[in-house]
Amino acid sequence: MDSYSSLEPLSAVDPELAELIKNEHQRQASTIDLIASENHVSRAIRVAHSSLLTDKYAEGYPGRRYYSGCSVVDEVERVTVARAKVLFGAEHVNVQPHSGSQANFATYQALIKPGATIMGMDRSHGGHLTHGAEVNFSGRLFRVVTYGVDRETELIDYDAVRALARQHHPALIVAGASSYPRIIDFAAFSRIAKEVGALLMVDIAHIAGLIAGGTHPSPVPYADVVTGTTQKTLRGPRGGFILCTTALGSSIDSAVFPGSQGGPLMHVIAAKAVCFQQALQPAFRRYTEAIVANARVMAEELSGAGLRVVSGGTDNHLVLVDLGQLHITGKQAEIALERAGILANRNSIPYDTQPPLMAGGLRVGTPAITTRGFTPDDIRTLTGLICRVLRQPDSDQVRDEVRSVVAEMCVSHPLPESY
Ligand code: DSN
Repeated sequence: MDSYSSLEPLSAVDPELAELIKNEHQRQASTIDLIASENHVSRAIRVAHSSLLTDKYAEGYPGRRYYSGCSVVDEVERVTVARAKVLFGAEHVNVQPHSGSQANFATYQALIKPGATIMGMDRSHGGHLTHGAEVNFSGRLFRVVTYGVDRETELIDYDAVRALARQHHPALIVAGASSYPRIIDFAAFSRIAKEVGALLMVDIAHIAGLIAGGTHPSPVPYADVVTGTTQKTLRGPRGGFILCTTALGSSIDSAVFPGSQGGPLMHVIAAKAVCFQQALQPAFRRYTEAIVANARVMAEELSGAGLRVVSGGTDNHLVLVDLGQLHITGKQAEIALERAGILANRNSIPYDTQPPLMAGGLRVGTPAITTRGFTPDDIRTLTGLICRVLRQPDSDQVRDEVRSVVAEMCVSHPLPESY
């Protein structure tokens, strides 16, 4: 708890909140996080994130603000943008979106009009809420056509995507997913978009870190706009960003501010700068290689134990498990694993027969445990524990035995406090 000495002033002013933050630290330290969209940030990122940059209003962009006193935050934002440009090889970058959803909202606003047709991946096949779900602004503002994966291979069928695009002539095609375990062929999406005269947006929220580290191909040469988040595989603060061509730069910037946001969160932008700086180091490439290697081992071990892994494996940071043959739902699996100290989330699988709240699958990801230094051998042990719980979700004995191995693993793989 040493590094939490920064809580001292807080504990004097607000002991209740200080206690809650300590409790969360304890919770994270004593459980294994397999939620594919989560990670643990470095201490350097936490320092930037908790800095007094939070005090500053800076509506506008560097050199063009609506407030005085912005000389320092102008530099902060310029540095952040410059690092992201190098990291992703992008012509233009906006680092102000508060989240991935905000980045997507601004991109739609910049590129298309309400009522236009968008084509995104079906949510139950791996797409995100903001790719056209009925309950989301994207499904309410636009006419939505969804594509999915092939029933047999569980891979994106690019011929089917092309046929759908030729039939519906979308103004915008959205590529990217939050639970698709395979490489996405951005060149194929680009060819389809060009063929039907659509713009191409790629949402790399989940795989931004893998792209930065060179372990997943980049969409930047192919897409009109790329949106992403910093908190997942990039191991940064919670927030969004947008990459685009110089030609689209001013439309994207206007759609973020004043189109859909007010003042940028300068402390978060500073933390994004630290995140990009860390991702530019050679060690980050090795980190992303380890994320993917760990996920592969997990998929192999799960399959070897007789579980069905969607699409037969993984190329990225996540594995999707079909729980059908175990006769449990994703919700039951999630609850049983949490009782044993392992956190994963229920997830629909392609052609799921369970409603989304129950879900027929479980999504497990390796970014956070790789940050904690888990090796392939640790993954083998961990996968054995997961299988035990999934096969006997109601057993208190299994829960207690697994919980105690999890506790040992957590002690030998502490949260990253010192780098
Ligand atoms: N909710 C995130 C995820 O878990 O994939 C995406 O926004």
